[in-house]
Amino acid sequence: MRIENVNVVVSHPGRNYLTVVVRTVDGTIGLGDGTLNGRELAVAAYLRDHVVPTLIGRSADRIEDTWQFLYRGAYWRGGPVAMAAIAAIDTALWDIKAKQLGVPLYQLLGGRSRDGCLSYGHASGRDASEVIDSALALIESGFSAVRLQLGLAGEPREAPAGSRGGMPYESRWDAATYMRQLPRLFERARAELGSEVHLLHDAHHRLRPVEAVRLARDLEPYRLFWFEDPVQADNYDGLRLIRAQSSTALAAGEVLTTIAQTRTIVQEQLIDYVRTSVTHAGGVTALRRIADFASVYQVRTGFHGPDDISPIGFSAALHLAYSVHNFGIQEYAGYDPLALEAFSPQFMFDNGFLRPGETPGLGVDFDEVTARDQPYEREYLPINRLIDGTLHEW
Ligand code: KDG
Ligand code: MG
Repeated sequence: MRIENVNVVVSHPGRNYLTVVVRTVDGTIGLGDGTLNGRELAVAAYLRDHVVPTLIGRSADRIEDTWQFLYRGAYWRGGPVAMAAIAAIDTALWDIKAKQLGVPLYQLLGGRSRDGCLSYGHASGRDASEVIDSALALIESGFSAVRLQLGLAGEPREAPAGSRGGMPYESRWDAATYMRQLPRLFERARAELGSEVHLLHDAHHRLRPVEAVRLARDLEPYRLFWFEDPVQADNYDGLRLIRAQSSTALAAGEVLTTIAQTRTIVQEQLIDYVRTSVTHAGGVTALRRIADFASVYQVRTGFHGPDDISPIGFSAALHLAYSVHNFGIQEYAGYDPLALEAFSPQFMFDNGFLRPGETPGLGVDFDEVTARDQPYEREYLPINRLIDGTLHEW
């Protein structure tokens, strides 16, 4: 079935999302997510100027060939902008194929491997009491796994995703304060939340290796499900150091965009969970390959699932999570009501577990007409500075 038309829509139902709408000549519509937080318009330009014109008239059936055409055929490989663009098209083509065959996407990926996908929610606050209250509310709503992030230590999660006047929100961060406060938070969390709940933490690439080793060891008594992104994503030696000296489970990879980039951390088993996403690592086609590759090394999936991945990308990840054997856990940050209205996702959350929709395709709809009334707004991730003003990883 030929591709007749591809629309690239950047809209703001609560926050910016880039949605690709692929139409085939028989009127089937496939949806894809290419949202790259803070750089949405770059992906839109890449798609509109260089990808869409080459897709009109191509067969929508040839998903693998189209993936190779966009990746290999461009000569310039990888990078977050190109991979988000490829992801959007690839996801839309899988949506089309599943719709045309009349099955939910996970059936094309081998059928389900489990009854539901364990998910974790985000608990945060300005001090330990607030974080624990936030975690208790999540547990009350059914979660059995929660990520704990402390605002005072510099975690600016509390800040709006957007910005003041279209400029990034700025916060200060100090490693010594963070490293003092975090083990205390987890000590309290274990005492007040009990030993059964799964606890996670994300260090957002902020630590130097020696700091990360110390923290990973200090956290050992609290048996974290994982300690995420302790050091810069490309600092393999840093991960080796942590791995050799601590038994705290590690997760990394949300900023990686290709299977090649996951090679060292997976093959050397420097991590326990791989965090790549459908939206940022080249779509369903590419993420399936990463999951299978990781399975060889007993690395499980922990696909990135923040609310800056749209319900389309999130649903695609869920179909994979439901089907791959080496699923670990799925991040579920929840969505703004406006986003739920714009995309009508059919995935279900029940007692801490997620399941994708059962309708043909991804189980997502997109209201293009309403999207026109929710135009792009300039918004960026916050930035962090050290106490002396030096720019640091957020
Ligand atoms: O756009 C970046 C966010 O998605 C990221 O900072 C969130 O680290 C994150 C996570 O683990 O969800
Ligand atoms: Mg993260």
